Amino acid sequence: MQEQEIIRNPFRELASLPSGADLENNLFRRVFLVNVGRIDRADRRKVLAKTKVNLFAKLYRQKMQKLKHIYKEVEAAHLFHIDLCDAVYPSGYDKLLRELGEALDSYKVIDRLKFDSLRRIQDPSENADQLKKQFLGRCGSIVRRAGSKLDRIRSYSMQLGELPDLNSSSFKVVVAGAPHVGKSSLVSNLTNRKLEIGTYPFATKRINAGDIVSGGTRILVFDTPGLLDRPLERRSSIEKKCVAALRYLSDFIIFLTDPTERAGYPMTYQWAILDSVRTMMPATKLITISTHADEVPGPLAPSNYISNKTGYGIPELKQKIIDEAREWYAGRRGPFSYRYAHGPSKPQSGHL
Ligand SMILES: Nc1nc2c(ncn2[C@@H]2O[C@H](COP(=O)(O)OP(=O)(O)OP(=O)(O)O)[C@@H](O)[C@H]2O)c(=O)[nH]1
Ligand SMILES: [Mg+2]
Repeated sequence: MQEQEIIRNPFRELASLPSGADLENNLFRRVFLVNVGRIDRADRRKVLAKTKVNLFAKLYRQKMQKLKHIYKEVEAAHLFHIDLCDAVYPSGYDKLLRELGEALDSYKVIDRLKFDSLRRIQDPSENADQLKKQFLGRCGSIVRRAGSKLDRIRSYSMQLGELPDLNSSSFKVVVAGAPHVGKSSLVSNLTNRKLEIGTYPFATKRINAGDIVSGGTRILVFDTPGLLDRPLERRSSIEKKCVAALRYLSDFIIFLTDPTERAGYPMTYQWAILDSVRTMMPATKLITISTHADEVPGPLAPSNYISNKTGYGIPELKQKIIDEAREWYAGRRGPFSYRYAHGPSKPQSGHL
């Protein structure tokens, strides 16, 4: 079996960010409960105020610093995951990274406030209670601002967390085509993965993967959302996930068409989508296959037609994929081949 090089989805841990409410409740409760021992009454208020100011700043700093690794992972995201994040998070990856960074760095503002407050509490002419209240009040609004950023990020953490890892050392097949042509049905028929088969176009909203394992050869087969014929800037976030899969996951593309045109996409329209895929990925091997062979009259070549319903042409297509995979693996000089050293398939510019 080939060695696996996995680039993990960097958004997986976003779900473990604290909510704004958690942040506020925990910290303020702990600071509220803290007390100081028996000490000279004149000094007590100052000591207590300093203890609370110090404790709040320390707890908040610790909390945020513990989450720094999440930022670092997101910051180091691969272009594939950045493209997918752009399709999922409002205003895109850059905004997500900025908001996460601002939220996690908010402890620095509190640290600066702390130094200022401690200096003033120390002054005999200042009212320690008043200063402590002012400090906690200002911290409250800083924490609330950070919390609302974290809440926004958390509300997308499920969608971001389910994005696929990027496996740069396995042969990867992307199944693409117009909506409702039979992509999910085909990936289910080819692999061990049973996917949701839609009763309406755009049933598939994310990239799903199944695998074929044959005599030590591992092949990842990706099901993608349907594509329409329009330029990238007009594509929906769902379509953009297919574009990202084509750009970064495809060593081999199977473009499916449905000659029955039942989903409402005429063949000329489906060919136009195919042209845009070819323009985007001119260097990637691509085959076109028609689905619904069970509904098309006349003798059909199993190399061009399949039926997801009767299984016609599926064994031949599977064998074709395995042959392509063997050729691809044979062309690499072990796991540290040229392709491997330069990461996954390079995106090509084009219409999409
Ligand atoms: N008769 C027949 N029906 C098929 C065939 N392939 C798919 N279907 C049916 O076509 C419909 C769409 O199938 P899906 O596999 O969900 O199509 P899809 O391309 O994944 O659709 P989206 O995810 O919405 O883009 C379902 O009702 C399938 O049962 C086929 O070869 N023959
Ligand atoms: Mg589908």
